[in-house]
Amino acid sequence: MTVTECAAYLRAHDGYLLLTHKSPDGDTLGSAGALCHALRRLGKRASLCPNPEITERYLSYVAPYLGESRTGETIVSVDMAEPKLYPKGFTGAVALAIDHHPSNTFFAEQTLLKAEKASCGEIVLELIEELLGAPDRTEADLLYVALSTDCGCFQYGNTDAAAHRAAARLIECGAEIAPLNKELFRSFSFARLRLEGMIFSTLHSERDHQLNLAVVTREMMRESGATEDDCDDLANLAGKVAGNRVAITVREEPDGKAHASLRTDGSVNATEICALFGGGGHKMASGCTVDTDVHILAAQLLEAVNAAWPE
Ligand SMILES: [Mn+2]
Repeated sequence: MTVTECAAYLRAHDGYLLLTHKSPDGDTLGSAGALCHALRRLGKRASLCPNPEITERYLSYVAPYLGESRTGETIVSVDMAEPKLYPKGFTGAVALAIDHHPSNTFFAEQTLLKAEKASCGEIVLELIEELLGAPDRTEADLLYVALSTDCGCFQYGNTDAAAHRAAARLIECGAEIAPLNKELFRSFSFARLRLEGMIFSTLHSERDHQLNLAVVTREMMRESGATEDDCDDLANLAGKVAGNRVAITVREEPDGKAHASLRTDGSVNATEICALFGGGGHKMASGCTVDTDVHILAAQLLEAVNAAWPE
């Protein structure tokens, strides 16, 4: 459906239960929060379905909208590509999906899909403009959380002119971007910073810093006091080395298995390397889990990547 059709649908229904996806990120939470706030401004009953995986980082943004019920008259998913991503504990049928993933499986009765958008937040912005003229300050903040997190604070490859235009619109509508940027992109828990310190101090580098390896052990987790909440994006740390082309991160899982993530610039095929260890993924980002010691897997991956290195 189009944005106009979707807005008409939202006006015509009531009793909304909004679904955020499994391992919820800023886009699904910010988009659902803003949509919930806007629906309430329209006089509708709306709340977010409980999602037990919401982390400390995002909880305060969505707390005013979180309900206790996992059912509703009209169930709307936000930023969700397929039913596998339903939040834990939810079973049911989705009436309307609002999404930007090209991989959306059209699992809902109705779908508003704009696959060209960098974030789902931009679609919700258009919906709110259609429904209410403009987002209010609260919605503008929430939509900025959605947009800015999904494009890595306007640094990822999905950042386009439309993303910047949406951000400009949100600033005009009162989004307070300086404190939001600090909170979302420049603040880290003490435990996270200690953990990063340990990871960086044991970083291994080869091939004139083109190949970098980080190892994360359970002992580092214990010593730093880091929890799962502190482990976002650990796989990107090794790639921060100037000149990096291939970054390997091997992490000791709570059960003692070793999980590896491979990030490459495409010169080495990450899928092919990880397939050697029973894993998979994309050409530039893949992973595998092996029941072995982290240092052994790290050495094996270094050997495999070196063997596949383009001369
Ligand atoms: Mn998204």
